[in-house]
Amino acid sequence: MDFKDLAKEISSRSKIKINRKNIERLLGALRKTKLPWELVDLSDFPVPAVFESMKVLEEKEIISISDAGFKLTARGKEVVKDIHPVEDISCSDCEGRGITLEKFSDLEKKFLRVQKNRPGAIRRFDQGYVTPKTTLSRFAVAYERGDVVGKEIILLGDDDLMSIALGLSGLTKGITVVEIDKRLTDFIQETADKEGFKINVQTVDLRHPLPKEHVKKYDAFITDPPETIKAADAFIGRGIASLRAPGSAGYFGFTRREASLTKWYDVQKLLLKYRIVFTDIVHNFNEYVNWGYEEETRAWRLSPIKVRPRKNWYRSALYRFETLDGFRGNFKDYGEENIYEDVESSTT
Ligand code: SPD
Repeated sequence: MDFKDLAKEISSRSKIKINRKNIERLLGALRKTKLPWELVDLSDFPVPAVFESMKVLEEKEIISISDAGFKLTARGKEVVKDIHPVEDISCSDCEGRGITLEKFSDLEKKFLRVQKNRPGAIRRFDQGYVTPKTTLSRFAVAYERGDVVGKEIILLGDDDLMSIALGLSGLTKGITVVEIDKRLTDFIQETADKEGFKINVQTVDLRHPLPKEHVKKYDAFITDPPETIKAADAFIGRGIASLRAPGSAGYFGFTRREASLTKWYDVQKLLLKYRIVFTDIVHNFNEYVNWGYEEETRAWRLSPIKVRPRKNWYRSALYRFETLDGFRGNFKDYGEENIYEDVESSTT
């Protein structure tokens, strides 16, 4: 079967550019799972295109779809017979992140205790936070790269509670959080007061330029933007504006669940124009806890089978970069514009 034609048809129906490699991966994933959210996780391309693919494959009698899930037909088995099933062979200790938490067992205990009372994710701000192990692993990577000890760090949006992990470590020079959700700024401030670390917390809408007092002040920033080009430009661009000098570092997450590689290319290209250089991209580093409002999302409406995810399925890559001489940030004002949704996004 010609996967190129199949990819063309799915691209035209979903308006998301996919290619024969995506189809090959999807068919390999179908040999491993019959459940929609696991299939998206293993296939590694945007939800709307994966679910459109299932409709096309059903029409071509390659799969059948029932409440129990997707099943390869006799024709389907013939089509996939030479395709390798997708295999997860990442390290079982670090879950493929390439970093150990051994040095931070006290911090881990404290963080696990403190985060238990965190505010739940809400749809209004497109929230969906990462697992505590992910937050701690991000901390460990930043520590290892020299971006924590004695450094001034800013968090642009912090439903992942990175500021609390940093504060509990006692290793930074200063921590600032700019975040739109008052439930979170209150929780972070109260935790800092209770646990005895200093923090500067401010309610800020990142659609607007960063308040002046944060411009060119920090050694590192961490953010996890919604997956549109505009939101990436706003959140990461404000982050770059906050950095003090060449050699400062930025961290962000970007997924394949809501962004095709064409969007990845566009985002990388626009960030390179700010004169930064990528130092790390770690595949599937960030694992998100299912956010609880799945049934209200476009992803749910598009899914051919209405079942809730049985395990976490949304993951993103961890990006790190450093600033070069002449770097600059983003001071564009997006007003009240909805910068959070596009044709590839689906979980808001
Ligand atoms: N809308 C719920 C899922 C939100 C996950 N956001 C991940 C952002 C990664 N850049």
